[in-house]
Order: sequence, then structure tokens, then C-alpha cells
Amino acid sequence: MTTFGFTLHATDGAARSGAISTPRGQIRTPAFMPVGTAGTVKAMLPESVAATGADILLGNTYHLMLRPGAERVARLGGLHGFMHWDKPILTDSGGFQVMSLAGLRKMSEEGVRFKSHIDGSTHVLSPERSMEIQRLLGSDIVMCFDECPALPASEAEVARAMRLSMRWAERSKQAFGDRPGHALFGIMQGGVTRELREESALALTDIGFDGYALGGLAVGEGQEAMFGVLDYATGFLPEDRPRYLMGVGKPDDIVGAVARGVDMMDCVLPSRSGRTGQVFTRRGVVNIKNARHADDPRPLDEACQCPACRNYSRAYLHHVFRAQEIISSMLLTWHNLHYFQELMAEMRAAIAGGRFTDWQAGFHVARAEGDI
Ligand code: PRF
Ligand code: ZN
Repeated sequence: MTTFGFTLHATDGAARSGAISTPRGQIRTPAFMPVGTAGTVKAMLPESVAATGADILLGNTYHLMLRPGAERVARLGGLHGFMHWDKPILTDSGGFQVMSLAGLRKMSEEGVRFKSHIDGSTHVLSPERSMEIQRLLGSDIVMCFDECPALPASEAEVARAMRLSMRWAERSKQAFGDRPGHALFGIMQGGVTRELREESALALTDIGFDGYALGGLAVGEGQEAMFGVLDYATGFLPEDRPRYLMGVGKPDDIVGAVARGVDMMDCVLPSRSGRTGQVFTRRGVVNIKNARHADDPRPLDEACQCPACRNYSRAYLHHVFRAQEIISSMLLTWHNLHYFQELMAEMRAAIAGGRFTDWQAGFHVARAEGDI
């Protein structure tokens, strides 16, 4: 059986390209992971998600434990069989979603007790229970249970949450145990404070993980502050392990993160925006709702090979969006996911060819020229 591994193929400045190998297949890096929170990437068949170029998708402990329940998913063959996706799945550990979605919450050293946002029922998550749920789901890449403090927060609060997360990382590792072919990633916290980021990285590398995530970013600090942290924080992590920036981001956030040594990212943006009529193109964002598209026979993006661009006009996409037809979400989500995957493929090729800086300059020029 292939075990879990990471191979770097090329570096260009701080940017890296490579591949993660798992028993369920390879993940080409830098990788973008579409979000399939509740066992579906909304508006997409799994085979369509694969056709956009995705090697891996993300699932959520928090949502799946509440509905339909982790034990039920396990009885039905695990998340891969249940949702009909046979490539790798990474699952988030639940703490972050508890903080952003759950009702009443009570934090302690042990874990967090909270009320479901669906029916108000009470549940508990701890490092041990999160590891058990992610095992029941059959996740390939399991995330440590952490606490991401809501910003703005004082430095003392950020330090407290980081140190608790490091104790939980140790408990997560113990509870995860030895599972060949499955990976456990640690999550760095520490806000925008260099000393706290370094302390967190040291604590995690002492424990030892298969990969390292940068948590606690893209939570309201702004792009400049996030890039400022990435400028030093990726350097605190081992070169020979994948680095995952959680919950990022817009195309220019992704490009900037890759330039600073990030290997993996996830975000709801391409799928969520697909459902609200926001379309990402190499020339920037297009809003298909806009009346200027009503008579436009051209495709969204002449250069795009996705079904929305190959087979439909802007006028049609505008019409089905306005008429709230389901195909609107399907086509726009497909296009957006395709665009994000093309972006990753272009960056992987540019890094491999030693021309990432030029590529990055071209990326920004095309966006500055704007929509045609
Ligand atoms: N921790 C976890 N999941 C996350 C985050 C985090 O800090 C973030 C922050 N951007 C997104 N998702 N466990
Ligand atoms: Zn397209």
C-alpha cells in the first residue's frame, strides 16, 4: 500500500511545487481544495469536481457529526463511498466551525460543549472525539483539534488560545495513533505575533506531524497582515512537509500565499460565489447579474474550457441566474472551480519552469486591464 508522503519537485524563490502521495491518489501541489462541507460540493456532481482538476476535497467534522452523524456515515461505508468521491478527502476538525456557527458554547481544557445551529441539541467536541469522528468518516488527511480565536482579540487571548491548541495538538496526536496511509496535520496558531507563531511552530514540530497548517489567518486581519505573517511563518516549518493555509482565499490571496511557500489551500469562495452570480476570470470578477450581459453573445471567458464557457453565452448565464434556475449555480460553480484549478496548474508549471515571478507579474497585469 502507498503510504502517505510528500515530494518536492521544484522551488522558485519561496514557492514550491510537488506532490502528496496517498493510497487514494496523488495531490499535485500547490493544491486548491474545493469545500464539500456536508458531503457535497454544492451544485456539483463529484465526477464534475474531479473534471475541474481537483485532486482532493475538504469535508467538515462539525457539519457531518450533526447531520447525518459520523457513526451513520461509518456504517454506510465512510464518506468516500457515501458521497461517491474516491480521491483523497481532508477533514477539518470542528473547532473553527463551532466558533463561527454553533449557538451557545462552553470552552474548557477538556474541549468545547455547544448547541447545534440546526436543531439546538447539545454536543461535545474534544481532541479525542474529533479524531474519532474523522476516523469514522474515513478522512485521508485529519486535522488536529484547535481553537482559532475570534478577532479582534488581545495578545494575551491569542497566546492563551495558541497554548491550549498546542496541548490539544499533543492529545490529537495521541488519540490519532498509528494509522498507515492516513495523515495527521498540526495547526499553527498565534495571530499576527511573530513570537507566538514561532512558539507554536516549535511546539508542533516537537510533537511531529505529517503536515503543518497555518490556522488563525484570514480572520479579519487583512491581506497585508496575513502576507506579513506568511513571510516568516512558513520558514518556521520543516521543508519536507506540506504546508496548508486554512480558509484562503481570493485568487490574489492564493497567488501571494504560494509565493510565500504555501502548498495547500481551501476556500468556499469559488463554490459560494457561483451561487451568488460572482464569476472569477483572469481579468478579475464579473457579476453575471449585471444588465450589461443581457444581450451579450460572448462566453464568460474566451480562453476557458469549462462547460459554462464552451457551451453558453453570457446572455444565457445572465438569464438563468435572473430566473433562479438551478443550472445557473451548476454552471457558475463549475466555471469558478475550473478557474481556481487552472490558476493552480499554471502556478505549478511556472514554479517547475523557474518562471514564477514572471508568471505572477502577468497575473497582476491581466487583472489590472480589467473586464473586456
Ligand atoms: N483552524 C481550523 N480550521 C480553520 C481555521 C483555523 O484556524 C481557519 C482560519 N482561517 C479556517 N479554517 N481548524
Ligand atoms: Zn469557464
